[in-house]
Amino acid sequence: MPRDLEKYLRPEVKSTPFCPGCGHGILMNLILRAIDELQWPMEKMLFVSGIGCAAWIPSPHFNADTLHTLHGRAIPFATGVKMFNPDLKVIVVSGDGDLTSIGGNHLIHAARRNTPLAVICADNMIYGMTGGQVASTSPVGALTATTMEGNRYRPFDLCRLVLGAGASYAARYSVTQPLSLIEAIKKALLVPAFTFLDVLSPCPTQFGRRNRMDSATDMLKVLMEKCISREEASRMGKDALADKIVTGEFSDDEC
Ligand SMILES: Cc1ncc(C[n+]2csc(CCOP(=O)(O)OP(=O)(O)O)c2C)c(N)n1
Ligand SMILES: [Mg+2]
Repeated sequence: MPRDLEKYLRPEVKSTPFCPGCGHGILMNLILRAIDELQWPMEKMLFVSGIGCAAWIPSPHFNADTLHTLHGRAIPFATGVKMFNPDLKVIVVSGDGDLTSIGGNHLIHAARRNTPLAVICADNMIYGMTGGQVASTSPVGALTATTMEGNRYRPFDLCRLVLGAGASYAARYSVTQPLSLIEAIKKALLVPAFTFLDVLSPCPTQFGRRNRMDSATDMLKVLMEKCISREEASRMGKDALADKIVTGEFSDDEC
């Protein structure tokens, strides 16, 4: 953690639970960088998370009000708080499994209602904490603890999903695109509506080791190769795009 961001951390928490090479630590850093650039006081914000490695990003680390809730239920808790105290900026930070698999129904209905929440999904394409089971974000063919012959099903395109349901803003970036991601986090916080960020975050322990990416560096390299901008994507054919992840900001009229 950069020295100037340490003021946002609870002094009694001395380390993180993240494995070496986990992208969640980078995302934690970038969320705090965005808040620092906005110069927002922590007292004006509440961070809500569910259960999973990603849910540990705000809690117990952020020196702010945090709600560490139930698996899949971060959005209902966040909605309740926002209704009770509309002046509070309510930010949900949780995992792909938590927000989009078990919690998928809450996600689409909060988007449909355009509930003013900023939702940041730390997407490692797997259930990391519980041993690497397949998630609704796992790519076709992915080897996981529950798809030992390869995942058969298409993953959700999370940005299209929430925009189709009614979200005002959705963006996708990888932790390997830190500057764009900081800008997207700031935008997601500033828009007073339902906003969503799909943040690709490597999980070397559960995803990488099963899918021929033996080191944390390998996973980062693969993400850097796979993630392309919308502009680059617009110049590519369907076959070339099949193995790529399109990153950028998306809005409902383009969905
Ligand atoms: C009702 C319920 N079902 C299942 C679990 C077990 N569980 C805890 S975390 C988790 C998966 C979390 O995955 P994700 O949100 O993607 O976070 P990651 O660990 O990958 O960062 C599961 C299945 C639980 N705690 N509660
Ligand atoms: Mg996950």
